[in-house]
Amino acid sequence: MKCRVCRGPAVIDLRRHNANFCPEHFLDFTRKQVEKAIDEFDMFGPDDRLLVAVSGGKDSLAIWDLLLDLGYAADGLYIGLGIGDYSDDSGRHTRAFAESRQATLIEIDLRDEHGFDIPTAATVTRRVPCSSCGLSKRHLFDRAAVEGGYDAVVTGHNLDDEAAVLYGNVLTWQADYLGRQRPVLPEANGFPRKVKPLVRLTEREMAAYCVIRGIEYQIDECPMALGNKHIAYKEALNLIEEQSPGSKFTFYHGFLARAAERFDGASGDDDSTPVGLGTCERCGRPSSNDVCAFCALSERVSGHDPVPVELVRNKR
Ligand code: Q46
Ligand code: ZN
Ligand code: ZN
Repeated sequence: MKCRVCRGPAVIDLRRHNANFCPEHFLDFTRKQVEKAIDEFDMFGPDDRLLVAVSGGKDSLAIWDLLLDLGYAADGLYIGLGIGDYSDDSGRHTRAFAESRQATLIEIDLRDEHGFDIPTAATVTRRVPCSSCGLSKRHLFDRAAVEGGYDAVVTGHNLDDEAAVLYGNVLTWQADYLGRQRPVLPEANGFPRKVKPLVRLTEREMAAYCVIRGIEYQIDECPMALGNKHIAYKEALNLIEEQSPGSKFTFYHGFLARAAERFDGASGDDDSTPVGLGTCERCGRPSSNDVCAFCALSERVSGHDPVPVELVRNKR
């Protein structure tokens, strides 16, 4: 197996590109794909200040690394979710990376700063953990970006993630979600711009990137993700990709090019709260109620004793 560029020994084969690469040229390929996505979707400019939502997993550490290498001013934000050993390890990987790159890392610990963690929130609300987790992350990332004067929040969603979400939304024809499934969500109504520069790269490519760059990351899945439908959608798409390399890319990017605009205006998510609906009386963030969903959650669950992660898993 030889590198397409230098004919040296290749370490990865990319069937959808009909190409093999050596480590050096694979890194070049990855950077070019990120630059292409930034450019194609007009994500941000060279002088923008970026806040990377870092989880300690391969994708968010890789995009942070790539943006720093490409010369962007990119700080990281890590939220301690209190999901047992999983969160402890994720935090360690994130701190080690930030230190190795001498990058600025902002940390928010849910329990220290807001009096609750995700296993406890899931138990008290009797809802799946990802519901309070997603709500908390969105709120805290938005708030930190706006208060810190950042131009955009960067997330590490890759092609597999976006194709799986699209697959799920198409299966159930969720017009409102389809209307929001873009690699760029513009700044609006007190919410920061959100961008996904990894939409041209797969999960496997990001894992290879981290290995080649020597980035240590959280390998385990979140223990609360069990039963998450997106994992099944990813597996289904992987079967199709195996038979027909490039299908995932065509599915997602074909949607963006040919179908996404048909769902414009169908969105009703909280990020598109209509102008003039007011602000949360606790935190001052945009909200259609007197108290925003995050402050309401935190009020409801913060007085409870911490629930260990194992108890939440056993109940599912
Ligand atoms: S961290 Fe949180 Fe994910 Fe774990 S509880 Fe669900 S949403 S699965 S990205
Ligand atoms: Zn090469
Ligand atoms: Zn609030």
